[in-house]
Amino acid sequence: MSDEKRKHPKAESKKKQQLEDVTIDHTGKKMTTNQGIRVTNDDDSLKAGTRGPTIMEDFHFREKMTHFDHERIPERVVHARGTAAHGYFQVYEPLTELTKASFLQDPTVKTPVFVRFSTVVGSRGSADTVRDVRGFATKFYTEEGNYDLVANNIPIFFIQDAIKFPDVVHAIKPEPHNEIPQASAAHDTFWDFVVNNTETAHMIMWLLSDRGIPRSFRMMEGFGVHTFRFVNDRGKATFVKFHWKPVLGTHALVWDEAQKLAGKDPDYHRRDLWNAIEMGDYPEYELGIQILEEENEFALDFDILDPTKFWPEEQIPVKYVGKLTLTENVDNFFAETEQSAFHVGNIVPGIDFTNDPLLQGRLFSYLDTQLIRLGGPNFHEIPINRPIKPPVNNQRDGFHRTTINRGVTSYSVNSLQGNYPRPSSEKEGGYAHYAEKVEGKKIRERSPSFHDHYSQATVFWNSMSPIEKKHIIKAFHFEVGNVESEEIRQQVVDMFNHVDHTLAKEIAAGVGAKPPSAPAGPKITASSPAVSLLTTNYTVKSRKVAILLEDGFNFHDYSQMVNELKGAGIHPEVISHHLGTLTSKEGKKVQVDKTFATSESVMFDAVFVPGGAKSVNKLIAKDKANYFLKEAFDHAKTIGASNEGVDLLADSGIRGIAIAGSEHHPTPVESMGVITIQNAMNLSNFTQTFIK
Ligand code: HDD
Repeated sequence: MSDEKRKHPKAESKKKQQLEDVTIDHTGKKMTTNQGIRVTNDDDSLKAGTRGPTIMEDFHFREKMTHFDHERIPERVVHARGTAAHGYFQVYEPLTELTKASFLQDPTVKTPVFVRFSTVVGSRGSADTVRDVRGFATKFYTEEGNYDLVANNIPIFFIQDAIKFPDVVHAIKPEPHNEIPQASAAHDTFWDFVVNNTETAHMIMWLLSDRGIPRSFRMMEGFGVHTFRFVNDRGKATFVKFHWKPVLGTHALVWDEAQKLAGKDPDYHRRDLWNAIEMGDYPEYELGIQILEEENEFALDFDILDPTKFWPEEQIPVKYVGKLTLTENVDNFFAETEQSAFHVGNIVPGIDFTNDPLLQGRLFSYLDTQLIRLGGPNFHEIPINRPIKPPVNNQRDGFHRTTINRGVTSYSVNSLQGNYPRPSSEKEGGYAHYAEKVEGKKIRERSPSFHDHYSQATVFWNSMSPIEKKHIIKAFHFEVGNVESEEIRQQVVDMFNHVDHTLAKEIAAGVGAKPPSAPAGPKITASSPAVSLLTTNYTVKSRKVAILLEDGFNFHDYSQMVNELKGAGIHPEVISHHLGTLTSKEGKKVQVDKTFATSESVMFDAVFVPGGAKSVNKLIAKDKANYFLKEAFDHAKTIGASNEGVDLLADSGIRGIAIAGSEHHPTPVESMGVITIQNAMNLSNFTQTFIK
């Protein structure tokens, strides 16, 4: 995107304007040192003779080298690998009855947001498509200050009390002696933790489901996990759970794709988000809330303070209250994405916490971690973290202070400056904590209402379709199959026998453990269909289709398909053996987007092979296209072929293809996701079936 174009949207919101004010552009400018001295030569250090030693006096060399030596900051202790974008949030209707939060009142107001998506376990340079929980952190720059909704793509968590967070993270991170494996839970220490901490059972079910390998950050849900409170201007509080629902629906990769992508394109999710925004396919998510009146705090069959439990949507429906739209990529990854600092404790009037012991501990951890990661107490002054209203208080000094506070007082109460800055009353917008009555003995003990670790894990299992169940079993075989300790593998089987007997037997069969002889837990038949991905919205908008071409292709087939795809908001890309242009049998030219060397079927959602005998024969002659198609078929992708293109499918040994209309009968035929047509001039029925 040109710099001119970039500048324009930045000025659209107060936050963008604030960032624009500190954004610099070197185009057309002369180089200087950091002290502003013009530089004469940036290629040679100052030496005593052309072949002599470098001289200490070379301030330009020393400054350049020192800056470089200090260019890294610690990566996030968890969620190190991430990517982010700017956008805005708009509420559909005033939520005045529920909350006084100003950004949830006026549907005409676009609140600027910055959203960072992440994996949890891997280092900064790890692959995007590993099996993991995904972070979905949103900073709303509201008129009342920053509100951060620091969410994940799974509605529950591994543990119930924050004091165990260092334990679960130590267990899942690479093992301490050899730092293996990277970005993976498939190793002994993690599963040792699981079997010794059975509160993890429910989260493991979600992590090993298709949710653990999303197709795109644009196609995954987000969940605030904890029960929060909304508080209205009369002081009435209501319990809420927060959801982000992607407008494109929730979709996953298959495991083989995820693993291959991790090697073929480790930046797959990052690139997908970046490209979608550059192409104007702005990712959208609806904000959903589940509401529970205070008097119903104990009405559910689990404790709403337990973060290992979700509120079934069938029991408490999700109300859609607004939309988040991501419209702009960052100008600079380090300055914006890497330096962004989220904190569950960044909250605005109208939203409040509950006593969930995981949430309570998070309230400490996020501020604390930024102090070390961003090097001191002034990280709120880093442009991406600044609220749109300047902070006003007596906090002063510290590393890298950029604000110049005028005046002699930095304390209150003072009389030298009329006791400014002064606090505000609640009426004036001051944050007042919800006056919940709390009373109790100091005690280090888990509430008995948190003791059930299995029921909802079973509900989740019961809610899965047969194919989702199969994926979970295979995920257990991979994850637990990588555990060296036989004893731990057996303990996993025994633990998950409490979730489901069949599941435990299936796990045992793949990991060399003894199957349990009888079910361990009570029989639970309840389910929550909403947690299955098969109940999600489906749209093909913004998906990617590979078109396999060589010289001599049928331009008619090609152009009909491309036009229809583009009309449906789908992005076709031409793949061939070399870059440059291809010529159709009619003499028309088409640009190649990628080659078989730079792309793989795992990077696409579907494949189309147009007719044209010469083109198809060339594709057949070189093996790459066969492999491309076979792999797409194995990953259950839609494959289409028209006219001679069908010969390539037959040559690729794709099982079960129905060869359509071999006797001049141009009707599309679909079998196992493979759509073919032959002897056809007009492909409109075919293209529509393919898109559907
Ligand atoms: Fe956390 C980062 C989400 C539990 C401590 N967390 C972090 C990020 C997300 C979450 C999305 C990345 C933010 C970014 O993009 O910069 N974390 C969650 C959710 C949790 C959760 C949804 C459970 C409901 N986290 C959790 C606990 C603790 C932490 C229980 C500690 C008591 N989380 C952190 C942290 C991180 C973090 C150490 C690392 C980097 C950072 O904060 O800025 O403070």
